[in-house]
Amino acid sequence: MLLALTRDVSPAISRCELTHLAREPIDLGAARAQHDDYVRCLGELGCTIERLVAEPELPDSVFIEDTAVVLDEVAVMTRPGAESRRPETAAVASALARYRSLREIESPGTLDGGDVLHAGRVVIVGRSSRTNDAGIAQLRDIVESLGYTLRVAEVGGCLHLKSAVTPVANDVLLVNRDWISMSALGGFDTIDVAPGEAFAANALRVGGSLIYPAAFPRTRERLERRGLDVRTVDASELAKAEGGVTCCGLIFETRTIEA
Ligand code: CIR
Repeated sequence: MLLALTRDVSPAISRCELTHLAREPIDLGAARAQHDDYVRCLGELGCTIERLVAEPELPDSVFIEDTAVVLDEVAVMTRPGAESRRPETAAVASALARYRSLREIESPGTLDGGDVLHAGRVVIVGRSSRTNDAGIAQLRDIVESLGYTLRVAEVGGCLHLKSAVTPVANDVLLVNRDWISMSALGGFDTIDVAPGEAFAANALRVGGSLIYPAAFPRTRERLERRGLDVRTVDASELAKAEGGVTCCGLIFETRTIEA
């Protein structure tokens, strides 16, 4: 079963962390309505949805991707780079423990799930303002012991690795090459974001389809020209909190852990 673990939008969302964007008012009702549409789209694409409740005191908790890296073999609970986000991991760990054995990034390591992508047996991790060398070294130990190859990419100009690059098909990455060291992407076919659509590299692959923000029509056209099935959602309200479509879900095939 394909599971999508999501977390409802916190009433404190307007106190979110911001790094590259200026603070703008966020309409909680609109953010929740857009998030509901996103969750509906996940369901239409075949996911069983498990929704964690909104956390009144954790502004960024809707961005559940940052709390864990879920591989077939294990889930790695992160230690988010922003201190305000560290309490987010506990509830996600409880939810994930039913499906995976858990590993954990420990101090002084920091790692955000938004800085990690996996494509086949390759894991790419971004060195960013949120993910440090100690976090990368711990992730390396975990994934290499499972037979994955880990590559490190330098990320600059954006928040996370997955603001700059996401997988859109087997061995195909959507990329904004202004924000990432391309040497880490060797061996992959790439599709560049369209000029003027810097934030367009964040697409969420679900089965054979993509969930994609309506805000980037020219990049969408590029994806469709490659034969990809693209489902657009309005993600504009949470974009003001520097969230994209990958950030709001942890998508994985379930395996129940024996008690
Ligand atoms: C933060 O700065 O942590 C949140 N406001 C946005 C996190 C977005 N997450 C992601 O790109 N994976």
